[in-house]
Amino acid sequence: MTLERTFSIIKPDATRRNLTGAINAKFEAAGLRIVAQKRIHLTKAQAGVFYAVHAERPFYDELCEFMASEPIVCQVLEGEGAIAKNREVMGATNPADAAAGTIRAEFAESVGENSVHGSDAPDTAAIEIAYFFSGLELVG
Ligand code: RTP
Ligand code: MG
Repeated sequence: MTLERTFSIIKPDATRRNLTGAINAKFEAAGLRIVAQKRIHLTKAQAGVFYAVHAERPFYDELCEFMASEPIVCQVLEGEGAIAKNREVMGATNPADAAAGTIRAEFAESVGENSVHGSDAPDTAAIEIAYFFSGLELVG
């Protein structure tokens, strides 16, 4: 059994609607442990660094504006196969395609304002965790 860690963000559309607790309940019910969590308000420039991989996409500017529009809750989730499990609990990027019971099916407002982010691979999880948290903040 190998414990894995992934990086998660509860996005502005969800914090604005007071959905942090409801979303965390879904993570915990799936066996994901919240080993670090903080509420922050990104600048647009910081959001741009985080989503730099999408810099050439047509939605990049709108995405960065959105991520800096209101506070977010950033988290580290730990569990067996945490990266894949988290993406399963999140559901598809577009809520119209997300499976019933997933976070995006229940809460997302649109393909852009889709309530949560989750790392997509071990290398990006490590980079994203290190961007937002120091080692001392990870309490497994
Ligand atoms: P995320 O990175 O936030 O966990 O989401 P994801 O892997 O499911 O989706 P990704 O392709 O990495 O896209 C990152 C975020 O960009 C916004 N987006 N908007 N307007 C659009 O067509 C569009 N497409 C993507 C979403 O907020 C998506 O989560
Ligand atoms: Mg992604």
